[in-house]
Amino acid sequence: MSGESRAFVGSAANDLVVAITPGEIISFSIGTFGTGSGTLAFVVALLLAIGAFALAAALGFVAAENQFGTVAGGVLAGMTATAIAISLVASIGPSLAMGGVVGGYVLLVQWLSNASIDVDRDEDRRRLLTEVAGVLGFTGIAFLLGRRASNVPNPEEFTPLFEDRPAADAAEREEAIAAKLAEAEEQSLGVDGIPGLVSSIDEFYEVDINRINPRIIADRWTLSVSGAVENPLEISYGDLRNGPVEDRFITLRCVGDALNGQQMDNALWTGIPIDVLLAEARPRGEYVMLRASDSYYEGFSLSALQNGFLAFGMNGSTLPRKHGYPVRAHIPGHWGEINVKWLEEIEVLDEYADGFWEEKGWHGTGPVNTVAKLWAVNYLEDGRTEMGGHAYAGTRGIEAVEASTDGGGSWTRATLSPELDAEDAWRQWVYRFDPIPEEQEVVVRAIDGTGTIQSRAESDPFPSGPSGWVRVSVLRQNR
Ligand SMILES: Nc1nc2c(c(=O)[nH]1)N[C@H]1C(S)=C(S)[C@@H](COP(=O)(O)O)O[C@H]1N2
Ligand SMILES: [Mo]
Repeated sequence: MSGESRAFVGSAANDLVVAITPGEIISFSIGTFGTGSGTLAFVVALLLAIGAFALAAALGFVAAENQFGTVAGGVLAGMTATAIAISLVASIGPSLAMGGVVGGYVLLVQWLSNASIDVDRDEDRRRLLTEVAGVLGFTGIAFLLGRRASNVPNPEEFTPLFEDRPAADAAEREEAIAAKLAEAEEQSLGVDGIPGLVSSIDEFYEVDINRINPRIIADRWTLSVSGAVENPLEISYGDLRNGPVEDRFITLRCVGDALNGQQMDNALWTGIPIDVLLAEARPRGEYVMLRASDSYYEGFSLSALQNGFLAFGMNGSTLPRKHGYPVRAHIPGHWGEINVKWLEEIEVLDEYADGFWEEKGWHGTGPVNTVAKLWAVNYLEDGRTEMGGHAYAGTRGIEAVEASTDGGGSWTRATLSPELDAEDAWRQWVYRFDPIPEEQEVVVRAIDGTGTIQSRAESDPFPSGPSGWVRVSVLRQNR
């Protein structure tokens, strides 16, 4: 059950307009046009919202006018329009909804005041053009503003993570998290231009199929474990938080990340292991489909899910809306896409089924490729050059990072940050070297915990994630 919020709307008004709920319109347009055309889907959603508003207001207006006269008609039309406007705001955000409302209103007035337009008359044509331009201009601005305004954080994000626990227990848990974060901070190499070992909530990358993230009321949310299980479950947010809570460092990387891209981050997540739920549900199938409130779904093997984690906290805060509030999945060592956010169903399947991205040709459900990123080149006071970055190989771990300053002819081991107390986390590396000729190609590669060198063969992110060694051309510093 999604428990999606339609804040501000009384339930009667909500029921009235449920047939035109823009959340559904948005899912529909994404389903129809896909996410490659997210902007198109969004514009279509807005246009449908305008149409719904104008139609409903017009119906209210006409019905009321026939019964009660113009003033009462106007009031009723206004009330209908307001109820719809409020519902729009609750589900698609204030600015965008306003665009829909004003656009709809202009269309409505146009229709009421001038049911027939003579396009041969200059005056009529000019007025029509002005109005259409006005509607388009306003919806355009609302579109731009709405994109930002509608992904506002949930108020819950600012409440302490363990607010519902007894004070002593909450304090102990908060201290444990603070200690882990402080230790990671201390272990960070502190190289200029590379992020720390823990990404802040703001800088943690974000990949969504939807332009407007679900806004979920945790108290109305449940997670079901369904399908091929002996004992189907329905778990509440409270149940989940009362489970065997742990804090884990987990790194995520998107399969669509560029070889040396930035869609790779690490955080300290608070949640419960999934195996306790599975033990209770007693699965009979070998595959699963995780389903989310934004109509996202990803299918993979039950064995990968067994090691999974359900997070409701991030870096000591309540899980932010943009990272899946109230609950998201983490599947150790696998590409980011199966780390489903806004999770609401774990369906056990007898046979493998494609997820959202696999239906579009991606192969992003498996373990990550090994990578060493080269994120900074610095010129030191002592004349040496310093370079550094992060390396990640999922649950295989990083054993070493090697750097070459002669284009791959000879290799030297870089200095690594200490391993975090984690099964699925990145490490930082730094390498400093003496002055080089005018221009030099430097290359880096990681060696994973099984002793395997990062694959040299270059490939694009599509369909199975990027591979190859990061190469950067470095100029000698002029001093
Ligand atoms: N419900 C839902 N879960 C999702 C996605 C999504 O669009 N919807 N995107 C996935 C992808 S492709 C990645 S890489 C990760 C990114 O997680 P983040 O946005 O918290 O960094 O979330 C995954 N989980
Ligand atoms: Mo992704």
